Amino acid sequence: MAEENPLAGKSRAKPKTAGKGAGGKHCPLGNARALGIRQVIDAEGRLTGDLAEPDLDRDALTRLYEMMVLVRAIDDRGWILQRSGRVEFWIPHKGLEAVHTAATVAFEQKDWIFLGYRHPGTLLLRGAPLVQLFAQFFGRRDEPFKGRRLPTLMGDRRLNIVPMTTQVGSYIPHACGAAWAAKIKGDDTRFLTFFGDGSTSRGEFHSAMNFAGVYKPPIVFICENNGWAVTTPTSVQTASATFSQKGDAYAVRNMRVDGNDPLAVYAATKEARDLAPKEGPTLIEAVTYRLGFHTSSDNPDLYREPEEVEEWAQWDPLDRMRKHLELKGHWDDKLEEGLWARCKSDIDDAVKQAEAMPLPDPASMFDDTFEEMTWMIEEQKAHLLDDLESQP
Ligand SMILES: Cc1ncc(C[n+]2csc(CCOP(=O)(O)OP(=O)(O)O)c2C)c(N)n1
Repeated sequence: MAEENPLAGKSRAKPKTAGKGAGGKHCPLGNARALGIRQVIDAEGRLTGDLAEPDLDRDALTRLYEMMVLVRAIDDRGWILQRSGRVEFWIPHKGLEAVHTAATVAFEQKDWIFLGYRHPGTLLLRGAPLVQLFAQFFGRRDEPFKGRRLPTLMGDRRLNIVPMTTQVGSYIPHACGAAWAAKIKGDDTRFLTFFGDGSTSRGEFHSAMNFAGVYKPPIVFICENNGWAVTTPTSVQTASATFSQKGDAYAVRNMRVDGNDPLAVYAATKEARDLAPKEGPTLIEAVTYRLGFHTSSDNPDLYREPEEVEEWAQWDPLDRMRKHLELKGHWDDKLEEGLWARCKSDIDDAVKQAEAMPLPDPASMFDDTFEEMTWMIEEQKAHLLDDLESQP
C-alpha cells in the first residue's frame, strides 16, 4: 500500500510561519526561540541570550536607530503626499525599517545591493541625499532615473545599488549572476538582495537558489517575510514551515531571524557576508510585518483583521531599538524629541527643494530604450509631440 502523503488532505502540516497559530495569535515573535526565529533583543529591548550581541559601539547603534526613525518619517510624509495628490503613488514601509537598514550597515560600500521597493534607508546609508529620494518620489528630471519610475522604485549606480524590476522576484537571478561574475573575476565584492515572501513563489527565486547552491556565489539573499503578498497571507503562499528552509533543498546555508530586531538582522547578515567568499550564499528569512497598506492603491481592511496589526505593533522595531538604547544609557526622551524634529524639518527642506526641481520633458520618456530608436518608437514620439502641440 502506498504510504500516506503527509502533505495531502487532512494531514497537511499547519505551517508555523508569521500567521495565526504561531506564537501570539497573529505574531510569532513572542515564541521566537521555539520557532527557530533568532533574536538578539526581546520586545522590551533586553538581550535574549540567543544570538550574540553584535560588536556595535554607541555611535553605530544610535546611527542605526536614527536611520530607522528617518525611514519611518519618510513613510509618514510619503503617505500624506500621496493622499494629498502631490505624489502619484506610494509603497509604504512602516514596520519594515529594521531589515534593510541593519542589513545595509552589515555590508560594505563597495558591495552591490539589488534593492526591493520598501528600502529607502539603503540609499541614505550609502550616501544619497534626502532630496534625491524626494526628487524620485516627485518624478523630477534630475534624479538617477530621470523621473520615469514609480515612486520608491529606486537605485543608484554610483552607489552600487541596482533598482528592482517591477516583476517581483525577477531580479534575484540577476543578483546571483552578478555575484558569480565577481567570483569568476576574483573580486572581493559581495552581493545582497532583498525580496518578499511572495517572490519565493516565482520560478526565478528557485532558479537563483539552485544556481547559488551549485556555484556558491558570494551573495546574501534576504527574504523579507512581512506576512502578506498584497492579499495573500504567508499561510497560503507556502505549505513549507518556513521560507528559510527552502534553502535546504538547494544546499544553500539558511537561517531565520526576527526581522523587527535590527541587531539580529545585522548579526545574521554580517556573519553571512563574512562567510560568503569561502562558503558562498546564505538565505536569510527575516520575519517581520507590513503595518501599512500594500500600496496607496490597496485597502487591507478588506482582507486582514485589525487585531493582527495591533499585535504586531507591540513588536514595532523602532520601539524595541529605542528601549535597547535606553537600557544601555544611550538614549532619552530629549534625544528622541530632537531626532523626530530634525527628521521632520530635513524632510520639509527636501520636499521643498525637490518640488521646485524641473519635471522631465515628456518626449524624453522614449529615450534610453534602444541605442538607435526603432521606427515604432519614433512614430509614437512624433504622435506625442503632435498631441502636446495641439493640446498644450
Ligand atoms: C510577476 C509579478 N506578479 C505580480 C505582480 C503584482 N505584485 C506587485 S507587488 C506583489 C506582492 C509581492 O509580495 P512580496 O514579494 O511578498 O513583497 P511585498 O510587497 O509584500 O513587500 C504583487 C503580487 C508583480 N509586480 N509581478
